[in-house]
Parts: sequence; structure tokens; C-alpha cells
Amino acid sequence: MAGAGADTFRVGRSDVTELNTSLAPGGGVSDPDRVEIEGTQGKDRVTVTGKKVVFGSVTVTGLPVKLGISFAQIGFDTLAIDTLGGDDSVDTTGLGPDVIDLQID
Ligand SMILES: [Ca+2]
Repeated sequence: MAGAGADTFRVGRSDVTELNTSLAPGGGVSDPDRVEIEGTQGKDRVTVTGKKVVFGSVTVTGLPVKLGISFAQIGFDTLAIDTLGGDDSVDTTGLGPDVIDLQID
């Protein structure tokens, strides 16, 4: 859960297989949050879907951890996907244009 201020989350290898995070701004102030998620050294087939209904919600599948993001705000919040090595692909066709800032490495 993101609080007030700028937060960074990094999701890597862990015991969890599903993680949901809320970027709801604290105190009514829009702060930049950054969510980073890692793939594997093997082949990753990542799919990013999301839409905006007041705030944005995003789902990332195809990585070791299924990631859900809610209350994202484009222009403030960033989703960074690092697929690491391998013959990877990231499908963002299901992600609306006004949901979240996306960085793919
Ligand atoms: Ca990979």
C-alpha cells in the first residue's frame, strides 16, 4: 500500500505468486510512485492490460509474480518492467493510453 510521498516498489523473485498494490494518493496529493517488476533470465511472455476509470488499474501477467496495480495516475506513476535476459516479449495492446507511464527494459 503506497502512502503519502513518492514510493518505489520492486517485485522480484519471491514466494508470492500474486501481488496487488494500491497507489492511492495520501492526503489528496498526487505523488509519483514507481512499481518495478522483474522477469526471469529465460523467455518471458508478458502481457500488460489496464484501463482507466477515474484512476488506472493495471494487471501484469506472464511473470513469476502476477501483479495488480490500482489507483494509478498517468503522469505521476510509473510501471517499469525489466524482463532480464532471454527472448522476451511484452504485449501492451491491452493497456489503455491514459493508465500509467510504462517503461520496458
Ligand atoms: Ca527474460
